Amino acid sequence: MKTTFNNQFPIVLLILSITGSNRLTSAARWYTALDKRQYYIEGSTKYNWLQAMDECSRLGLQLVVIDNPSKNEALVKLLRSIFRKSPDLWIGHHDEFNRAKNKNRAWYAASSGRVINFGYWRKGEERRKMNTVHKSIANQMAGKFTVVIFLTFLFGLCQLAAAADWDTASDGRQYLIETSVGYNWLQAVDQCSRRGLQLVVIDNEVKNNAIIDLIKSKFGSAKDLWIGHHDEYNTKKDKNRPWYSIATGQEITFSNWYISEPNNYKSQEHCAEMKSSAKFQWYDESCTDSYYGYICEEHYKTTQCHNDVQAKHYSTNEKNALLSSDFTETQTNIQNQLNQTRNETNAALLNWNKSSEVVFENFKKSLDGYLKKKPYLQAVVADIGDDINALAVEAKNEILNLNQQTQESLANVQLNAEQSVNNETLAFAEKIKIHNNEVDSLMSY
Ligand SMILES: [Ca+2]
Repeated sequence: MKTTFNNQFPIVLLILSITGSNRLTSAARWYTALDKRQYYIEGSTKYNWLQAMDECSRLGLQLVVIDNPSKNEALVKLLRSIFRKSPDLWIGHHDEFNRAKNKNRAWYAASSGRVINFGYWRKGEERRKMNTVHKSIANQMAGKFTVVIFLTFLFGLCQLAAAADWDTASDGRQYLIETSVGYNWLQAVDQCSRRGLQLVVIDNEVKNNAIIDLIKSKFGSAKDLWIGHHDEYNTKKDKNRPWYSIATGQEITFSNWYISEPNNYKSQEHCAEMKSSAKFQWYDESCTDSYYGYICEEHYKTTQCHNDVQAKHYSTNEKNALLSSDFTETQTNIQNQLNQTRNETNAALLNWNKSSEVVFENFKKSLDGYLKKKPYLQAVVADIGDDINALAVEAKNEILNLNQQTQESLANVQLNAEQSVNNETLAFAEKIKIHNNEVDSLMSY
């Protein structure tokens, strides 16, 4: 499958909560910036960063990534035109929970896991002039802020990671498993995103068992592994608190927690891992301070894409099979009709032959009878009788000859017609076959 990711999607801005003065009256609204990109703005609720991420994902959008000056400038101008006083805004950048205070530390796009080279930091602090708060991100992320979310459409994503080191599990799905314990949760998310994949989301028992079997068969007792579940920085120690998919933002209803988990120790455990020593049951852990391996899987949109393509492939094949069988049936019908016509024509000509002979014989008998009854014609008969007979025989032969010619001519016409129909149908059958092969090669990957 070719990579068909299109990075020309319109960008969207969502204002989720705006305190103080603003001119927005409705909850959601679309805006177009000077660079023609579109943003979706909504004002209602305060979100922390992960909640904002999830809200975008649920809408099929993403937190905006500002990776060049012109995009930044257009956004700043747009916001100034909308708000009298700019609210605090989340954007889709993070530093992978980097603890260093190095102002030059790398920042990453939440959508792709790739380093963002553009920056627009306020002097003295790692804050954007756009009031984006991600100083000391590990703490700030958990806080509730007045948030503006910039979103980018993700529609149309259909790509397969190139040459990923896949392992196939018993559920037929493929997984990429990294067992070296060098990654906090956001780093694990980025590692998958950079490959066009997602941190695995385990939402049913079959999948859970298939993954555990795969890990056991490949690594024996592997290291602990991050999975793509988080609780949106929920500080409650409620074991039944909801958990969400990093890929879709949707709540995950299946779980396989270890008996004492998810305990949210010190209210600091917001990310889920498969614990090797607990038979791969899940623990909630600190997203920032714990370092594990991870499991990636195909991005859910890629899976959707593949399923769509596969379904279309099957239905196209079904239609083609129907067409082929209809065509074969039609061809048989045509052949039968041609045969029938030929048989009927032959029979008709044969009958005509016979009746011609009968008519002639009758005529001859009648003539003979008539002549015998008229003795005074005997001399005439003796004189021209042979000539009449010869003429009659000639006429008869002429009729039979014409009959024969007609039969041959009709037979030729029919033969030509049959050959022509056969050639056309064979050519058509060949075309169907070629189209089927083309469809197969287009749809296979
Ligand atoms: Ca825990």
